[in-house]
Amino acid sequence: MRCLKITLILTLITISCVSNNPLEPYGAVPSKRQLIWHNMKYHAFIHFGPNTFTDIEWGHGDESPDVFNPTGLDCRQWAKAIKDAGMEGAIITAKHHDGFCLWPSAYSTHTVRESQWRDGKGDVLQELSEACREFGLKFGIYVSPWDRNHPTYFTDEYNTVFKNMLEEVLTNYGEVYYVFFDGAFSVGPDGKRQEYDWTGFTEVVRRCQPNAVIFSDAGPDVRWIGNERGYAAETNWCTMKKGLFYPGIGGVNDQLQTGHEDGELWIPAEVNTSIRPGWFYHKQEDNKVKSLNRLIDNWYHSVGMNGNFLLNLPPDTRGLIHENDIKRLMELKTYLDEAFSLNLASDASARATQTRGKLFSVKKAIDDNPETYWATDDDVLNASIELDFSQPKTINTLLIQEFITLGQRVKSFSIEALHENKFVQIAAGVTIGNRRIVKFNTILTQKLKINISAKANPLISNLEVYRVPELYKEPTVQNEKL
Ligand code: FUL
Repeated sequence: MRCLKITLILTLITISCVSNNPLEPYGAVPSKRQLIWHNMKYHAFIHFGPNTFTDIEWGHGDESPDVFNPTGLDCRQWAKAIKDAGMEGAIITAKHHDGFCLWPSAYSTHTVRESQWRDGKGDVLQELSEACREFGLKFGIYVSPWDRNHPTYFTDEYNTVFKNMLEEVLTNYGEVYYVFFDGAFSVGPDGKRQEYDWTGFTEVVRRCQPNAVIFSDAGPDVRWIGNERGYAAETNWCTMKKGLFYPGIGGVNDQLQTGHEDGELWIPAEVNTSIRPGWFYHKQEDNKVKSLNRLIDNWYHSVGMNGNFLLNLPPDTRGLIHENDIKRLMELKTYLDEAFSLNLASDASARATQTRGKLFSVKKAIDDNPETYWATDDDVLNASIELDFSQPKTINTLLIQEFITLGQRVKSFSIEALHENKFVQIAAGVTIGNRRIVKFNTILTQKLKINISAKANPLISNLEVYRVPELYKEPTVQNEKL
């Protein structure tokens, strides 16, 4: 009875401490649909359409629909490869700039229905969405607002056509997790650009697929990283300032790379690139599939730099993902499985220079539960965590995550390792955000110290430490301008 009373009193004290010390969000925070996207890492882009057969990247929209004729289309082969590679979803070019619809749209005459493929009775979206469901993948749609075929393009009527098309692809194929609006455009003969009804486009997506994130150069849910080579920058804020960027702005911009530190909008970055030089399949690129090192580098510079990795796998003229691409994908999977198999932080002991109380103890950063986190008091913006492995371990990689549900707070960090009884700095960085993977030279050490400086009290939900295979060397291409 006495024990019960004491427990009750202690519980009440804990509850009152917690409620007296609630954590407030800081700045812009992610929506539920954005959090679902943040919880992914890696997904597939599928560029497929007339360009696959005409061997060009941007079709003019005047190609005969009959050019689209895959001899052995098998979306299950795509889905299996994507699943085996460890990806979580697939986003297909339902309509690229040539206007050709991979589904029999009622609002176009440039579709699979007009092609000779399956006597005009085929529907690629149907087949891929079914294959995705079968293999446990999410299904997403790329739709190009720019349309080089549709007779109404450059008129206001086109906005209605596009919204109707959107409604078709978003209601006929089950759940859609992602809508990718491409920013490329052309100007009309009079020098004018099509005025897109972005508000209307967004309204259709929200109404038909409330959980889907919308990507464009500048959101509203996910932004472009500003290059197509698959590299996020060292500084990568999930926030963007209002009014500076808008969907369809087009072009490369360094601010898309970094985001804005004090942005009022939460618009995190997607890092996209193709496994080959082109977005569409070209036979002459069969031997130009990116090297394993390059893909590993892209992975660290996307998943490891507060973004997600959207890797394009263009099906060939058979309608299959080419064996060379699959081989490389699986090499990457093998590398990642090996690299991240043994987390040395899970057996380490941890302490912090300051803690907000038991509920936010530093153990929450290594408990393998993304919903719990270490936090400091509101006024403590600089703090350190020390991990003690109890004996020297050989390591070269740290994975660190903020509890972004309450905002992105960390503005710089450094990592030190114990060397001959002294802590020596081995790496430093700027932003963390949802996920930051920091590689450093392989060292043998018993203790790691992570020093954090934040804009509001830091909330760290996860820390992992690895020794990844030395096989990976940063390719020289990384030094090109992003
Ligand atoms: C660009 C397009 O022009 C390319 O063809 C490709 O679709 C890429 C993902 O986006 O803007």
